[in-house]
Amino acid sequence: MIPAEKSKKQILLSGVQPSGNFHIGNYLGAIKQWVEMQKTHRVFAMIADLHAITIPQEPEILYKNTLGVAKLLLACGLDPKKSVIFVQSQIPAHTELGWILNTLTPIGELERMTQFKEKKEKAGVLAGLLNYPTLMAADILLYNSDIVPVGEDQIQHIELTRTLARKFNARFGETFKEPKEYVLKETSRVMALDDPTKKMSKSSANPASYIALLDEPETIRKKIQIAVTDSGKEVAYDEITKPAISNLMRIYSAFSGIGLKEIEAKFSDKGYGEFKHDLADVMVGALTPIQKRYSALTEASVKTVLKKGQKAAAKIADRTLTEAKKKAGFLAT
Ligand code: ATP
Ligand code: LTN
Repeated sequence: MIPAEKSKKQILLSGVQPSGNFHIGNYLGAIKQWVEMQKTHRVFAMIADLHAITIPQEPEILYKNTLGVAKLLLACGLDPKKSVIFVQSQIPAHTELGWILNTLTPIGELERMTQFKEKKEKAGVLAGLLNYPTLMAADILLYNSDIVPVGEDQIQHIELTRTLARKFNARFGETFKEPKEYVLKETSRVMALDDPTKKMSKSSANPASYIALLDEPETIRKKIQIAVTDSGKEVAYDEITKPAISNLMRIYSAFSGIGLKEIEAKFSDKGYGEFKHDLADVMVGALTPIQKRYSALTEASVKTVLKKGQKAAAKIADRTLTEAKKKAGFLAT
């Protein structure tokens, strides 16, 4: 196995799709961790545009969203001096290794993936949607990633990545490192504001079900105000009997750093109304600086960052792919 870089730091890779409106679930479940872990890890932050097209995308919108997500990653605190921020489709090694991994993956394993089963209902059965996890495995394995921070919905794909790494290594010799998922329990599944049994999702038809990172303060306040609550009026944490309030409490905790018990104590003699009012304040306080940084970034500066990221990512990805192809018996020139 080739060490990805001279640095002794553990390698973190993760990805987000440039689709739709980024929401606080994406932020708390994934991006916030990447930003925090820049101190201790070598971070590869990837914009997964090839994954996004497994659901048909309008070209102009895909283009705009790709730049928009890059801008958001920077606004959320990813530092291009420390981390590699890049666009998946700009590194051909991803699709090439993805293809090789497809030839090691039984169709049955892909058909069993929860995300495939859920999404195929909406989109019709596209081959790209079925093969989505093998491309994701390639993303991860190319960089010898140690750790992959994701929301709960992606764990299954990382399990498959480990299986594929083992399979390839057993068949062709030690090549890939087996990665681990990193899932923060409290924020791995931020639930929809209109229905605490559903995951907060960009693709929801109801914008009031999520708080977008770029929502105006007034919109945030309104959405929190109309968010569903549970029967009773106590601000108490109970995932079974109070799923809606518990979801809002986890969001409060993640944005404020205050523990769930402390939140209960703080609102022990107050009702849902006051809690929601404070929650909106906490969120506006956390999101306003991100929004300010977002507005200050120019398209040209974002493109410069992505170009630098492409160069750094390609160097590592190409090296790993070359080694894998050599082991698998492909002719080198
Ligand atoms: P969505 O369902 O909102 O369309 P996605 O998972 O398809 O989201 P991505 O942009 O690729 O889209 O997700 C980026 C990251 O955000 C992933 O790690 C994913 O697990 C995480 N994530 C998405 N939704 C949530 C959520 N509701 N709670 C926690 N993490 C989430
Ligand atoms: N499938 C992920 C996005 C994604 C990813 C990755 C995450 C693509 N490649 C590699 C972690 C590692 C999603 O839809 N959230």
